[in-house]
Amino acid sequence: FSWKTVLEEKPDLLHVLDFPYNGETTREQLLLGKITDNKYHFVRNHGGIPDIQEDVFELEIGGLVNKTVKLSLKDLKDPAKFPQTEVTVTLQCSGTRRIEQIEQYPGDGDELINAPWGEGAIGTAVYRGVSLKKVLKLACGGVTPECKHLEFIGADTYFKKKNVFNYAVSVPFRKVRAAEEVLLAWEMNGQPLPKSHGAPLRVVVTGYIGARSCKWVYRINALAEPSMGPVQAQEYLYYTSQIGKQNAKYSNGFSIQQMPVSSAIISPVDKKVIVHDGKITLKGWAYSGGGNWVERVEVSPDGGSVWYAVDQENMTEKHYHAWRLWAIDVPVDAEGWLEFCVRTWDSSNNTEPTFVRSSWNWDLHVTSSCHRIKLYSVN
Ligand code: MTE
Ligand code: MO
Repeated sequence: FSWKTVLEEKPDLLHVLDFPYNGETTREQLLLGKITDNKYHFVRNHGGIPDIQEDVFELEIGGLVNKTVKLSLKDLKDPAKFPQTEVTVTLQCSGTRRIEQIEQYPGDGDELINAPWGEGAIGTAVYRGVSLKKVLKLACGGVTPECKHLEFIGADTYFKKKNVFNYAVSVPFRKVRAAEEVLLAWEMNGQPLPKSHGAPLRVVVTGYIGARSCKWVYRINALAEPSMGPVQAQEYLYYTSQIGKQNAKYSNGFSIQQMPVSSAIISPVDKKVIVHDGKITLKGWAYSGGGNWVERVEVSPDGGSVWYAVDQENMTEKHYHAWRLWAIDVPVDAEGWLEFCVRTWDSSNNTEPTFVRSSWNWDLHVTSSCHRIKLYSVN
């Protein structure tokens, strides 16, 4: 494997970590459109990028299935065997906006694996592939009644505490049973899946944190319990607010699966002087997981007392599994420093916690509180 691959595929990302390679989308790139160009889509890796030869590649599906199978890419891509679909999906790393937790409450988290992401560990693409639900049914004759979780194993390996592991995660089987759109995908925005995004085959789990969308997937296990792999059992856990470094135990955290509603102001940048004549334009993204779409985005110029709603015409279309980009002109009379914040509501009427402290958790995931920036207004 080689991390140079990513630098070639992604020369313009903000390089957060070199090895394992992690890069986030810049502000300018985030606002380019509803669909993120492949070369700008963020990349999150735990280890190296495996080089997989497509013609010998096989996906094995086993465990609590009625029939264990091995499928080549040719089998999977044969429309006579499996119907193909396309789904527009926002993938968001649960570490998005972690930098706010690090800055406001420094010193915690697993520094070795927790990249200091800003607002760009999120992106939206149209994935093409086959429904995992259909593959399980048509190829394996379904799962057995004991199957409660599906484990995905990636061909990449990574080190943790001096051991080498394959990337392995799981999702509850009911997610896949309920959602035809959980995909085994080989195409991203009409192009072959790039290496850094999991070529030749990845899982795309709609509405769940990015971590469950296993790249370079070569084995799926139907299990009675969640995966015991460290990524599933020890990472991506949400600890209650009473848990810190001294008393953190994996059993004190719960597995982060669906992404809550969250948003970010992408333009202007924090701590900027804005010369204007009565209004300041703000732009950003808003997303909610779990199949909830973004219903309403509100922006406040005074830290959260007065709120202005973004017009629906100034947002990209509603989507079950994708973000909405938004823009608003906020009326501003005052001169001097102002604190702007954004608050989003989803289709289940969920909204965001007010301050970072409410979402602070020891491993620094899911920074879903209202995003705040300070601007110096010159009217
Ligand atoms: N799959 C494998 N095999 N290895 C990984 O390191 N990282 C996960 C997920 N799938 C990862 C993986 C994480 S944490 C995220 S956020 C998403 O991939 C990011 O997907 P992307 O790199 O295509 O943007
Ligand atoms: Mo992630």
